[in-house]
Formats: sequence, C-alpha cells, structure tokens
Amino acid sequence: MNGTSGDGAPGPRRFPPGFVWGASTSAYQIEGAAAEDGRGRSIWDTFSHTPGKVRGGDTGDTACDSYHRLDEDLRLLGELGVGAYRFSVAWPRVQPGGSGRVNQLGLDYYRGLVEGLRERGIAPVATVYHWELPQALEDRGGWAERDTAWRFAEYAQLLANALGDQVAMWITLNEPKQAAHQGYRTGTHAPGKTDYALAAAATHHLLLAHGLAVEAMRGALPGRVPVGIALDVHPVRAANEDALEAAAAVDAEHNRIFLEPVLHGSYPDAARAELLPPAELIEPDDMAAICAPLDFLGLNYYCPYYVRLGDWDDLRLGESPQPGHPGVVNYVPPELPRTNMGWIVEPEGLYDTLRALDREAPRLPLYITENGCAADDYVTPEGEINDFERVDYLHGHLDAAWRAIQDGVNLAGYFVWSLMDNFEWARGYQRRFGVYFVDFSTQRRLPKRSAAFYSRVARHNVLPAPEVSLAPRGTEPRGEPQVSPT
Ligand code: IFM
Repeated sequence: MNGTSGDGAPGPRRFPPGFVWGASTSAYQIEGAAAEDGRGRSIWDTFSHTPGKVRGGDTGDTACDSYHRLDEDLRLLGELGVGAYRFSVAWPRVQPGGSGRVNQLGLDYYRGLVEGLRERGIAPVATVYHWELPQALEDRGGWAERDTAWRFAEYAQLLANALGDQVAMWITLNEPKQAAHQGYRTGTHAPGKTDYALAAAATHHLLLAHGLAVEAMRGALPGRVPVGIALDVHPVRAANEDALEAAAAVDAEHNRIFLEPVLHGSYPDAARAELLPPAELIEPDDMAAICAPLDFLGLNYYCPYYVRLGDWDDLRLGESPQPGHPGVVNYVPPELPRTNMGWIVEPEGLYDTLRALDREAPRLPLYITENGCAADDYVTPEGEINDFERVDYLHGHLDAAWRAIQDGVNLAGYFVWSLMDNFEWARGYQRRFGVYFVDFSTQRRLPKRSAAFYSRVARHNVLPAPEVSLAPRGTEPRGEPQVSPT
C-alpha cells in the first residue's frame, strides 16, 4: 500500500528506491577537543569564551567529545541504520591559521571518520564550512574581506585532495545567511559584529567563496563527485492580503538574497539596499562564479515566518518587530504549535518550499540537508526519552517531503538534524535537537523514541501511517513510539 489505506485514510508512504536517509551534525557542535592535536582557534572559540555571548557560558570545548568517541558515534550511526552521514570539517583543525600550514593530525581525524563510515556502508557527506572561521582570518577582517573567499577556495581544494577519494558528496557552505547576518549584523553569532555594511560585504564574500570553491573542488575531485550548498529557507507567509507586499520584502531579505545569486547570478531587487553588497564590491566575474551550476541544492528547513501589518508598540506574546520594516510584525498564528525554540511547526512550509525550489531550478536534485526540532527531552526513571513531539514533527515533515515527491519534486534525500544533542550555538546545551540524547555530564548517548522511529523509516524506506505502533526490531534503537496524526 502506498499513500492511502483501503478505507481512504493515510497509509504508509513508500519513498523512491535509492532515496538517501541520513543524519547531520557539525564539527564545533559535537567534536570538542578544541585545543588538541594542533587545532587552531576559530571565531566560535573566541565568541563562546566571551562572557554573555552564549547561554550559561557554554562553549564547544568539550561538546559531545565526538573527537575522542569516534568509534562510539560510528556505532550509533550503524545502529540508526542511516545510509549517509553529514558532518562538517573544522577549518582550524586542518589549517590552524586559515591559510598555509596544514595540520596532518586534523586531516587524519577526518580520514578516520570517512573510512569508518565507508566500512559501515554509510556515505560520507562533508560540509566544508559550518561557521568555524579560523580566528586568524577574522583578525584580518573575516568574511567582510574579499581575501577570505580565496583562502576558503584553497582550503576547500585541500580537502578535496585529501579526502576526495572517500567523500560521497560535498557541501561548500552551511547556511551562509546565518554566518553573514547573525555573525555581522545582529551579532548573535560569532564573530558578534553589528554592522550592516560588514554583513552586506560578508554576504557577497561568502557567496563568492562558494563559487570559487565549487570550481577549485571540481578540479581536484575524482570523477563527478557531487558538489552543492546548503541554504536555510523559510517560506514567508502574509497573515492577510494587506501584508503581501511586506511578505515579499521579507522573503527577499531572508531567502532570495542567497538563492538568487546561487541559482541565477543576481541579487534580488526587493531586498533593502543596506543588506545588499555595494556595486564596488562585486567584480566582473563574481556573479558568474557564484552561480556555477550545482550538482544538488541542500535545503535546511525548520519553520515558516509569518508577517502582519501592525503597531510595534502593541505586540502580542511571541511577536517581534521586523527589523527595517516599520509597521511590519513577525506574527505567530495562535493555532500553530511552536517548538521550544519558539519556531512555528508547519510541515506544509516544507512542502511549499520544495515545490517552489523545484519550479525555480527544474530537475536539480534537492536534498533536505537539515530538518528537526528542539524539545524538552529528559530521561525517565525507566531510562526512556519519550520525545513524542519530535516523532510527530518528523512524521509531519517526512509526510510533506513524500507528498512533494509524489507531485514531481526531484527530492533525493533527507538528513535529520541532528544525530545527537549538541552545542546549539548561542543557546548552548539548553536546546536539544538530537535523536540521541547526550548526558553531557557523562557523555553517555541514549536513543530517544525518535531514534527508533527514524531508524524504522530509514531501514524500510517507508513512512508508516499515523497511529502505527513502531515496535523495536532487530538492531534498531530501543523504543516504541506511537505516531500521532499530524
Ligand atoms: O544547530 C543548527 C545548525 O548548526 C544549523 N542549522 C540550524 C540548526 C538548529 O538551529
């Protein structure tokens, strides 16, 4: 049965043969060993050690200690039954100063990781940059400087040479929007700058870095190993017709500002001028480099944004002003659930985004490179982690992904964020996204109900119908989640 049961109710959803099921992490969020084996400092080491920047003063110094627990984490991945693992390489671990000297011990670590994955039949999917700029480069201006894009291309080429025989897919950048905007405009991420001009310059140089890296990596990689980018896209909804124009402007600033250069080689007209790179920063060949054809596009999807027109002095609980747009409010529809990040849960946003990307880049393979939710997970006295809201979230979003495929979208894979609880940037360890629970005092990993659920889906390539009991089978992680209807 595929799609409906005999009585017309939703039945199991079978994914296409070869659909990739994966799990995602990033280096600073899980590795720890921040000052070991020759690793240099990154902007996140500096930022997290600056008082007041990260909740509770948390840092990634130890994180999940995955650097020392590689075998255990490879075992978790095997137990989960995924076919692919998306991890990131910490730039300062392999090139401590961001240019020049290479740290062989760092490369050895990643070689051990990719070989360990291969031995278990898990495809390594490597992200070149997940926000760990070497501090030495930030000291020279960071992403606001054009030279950083060239240093990045060199680093990407070095990884392609060192690991290219083992890595199945490469992702140049993870969420450049967050790196540029949280890093250089709102200051909520490293390096914590609050300057529109720096953010606009960082936007262009991150995109240029992507384009230069695609070219450099293609020259170094064997055969046609796929190279792509992971962008975070939030559909922007207008609360009513009055807010349609505002929604289009917010969409330009949050989504189009990265999608359009990468897919079409231009910046969106509708974005505010102060967010766009000034013409003098854009050299003649830049846009052509930035829109070098991709082998795939990675989509990180978590939630939609809603906007309404309204008085900034009269906000409702959970609402906030939309920066730069007086009278536009980030609206929270009261009927929609939210996660403990405050993020709206709306699987239809994933469906709509996939359909829109497929229209915009017809037949380009799409991967959901991140999707998941934070929840208030805890271990019961019986040793269980009953994260039913995460199971429900994943079920709803996988159902949306399946529907998009039925409607013709070229979606080739899905990576849950995240394999395990980890350092959630400025929120520290207070926000848990993993399908494995991490007890940070002992580093013990425990499967949550969602691990059993996701494992079952990945192993069978089928999303069960709502309300199906998922009894533990074989080597699947322990747990018997009931999937509630979405
Ligand atoms: O944890 C992050 C990840 O590093 C990038 N995408 C969003 C996740 C959840 O906030």
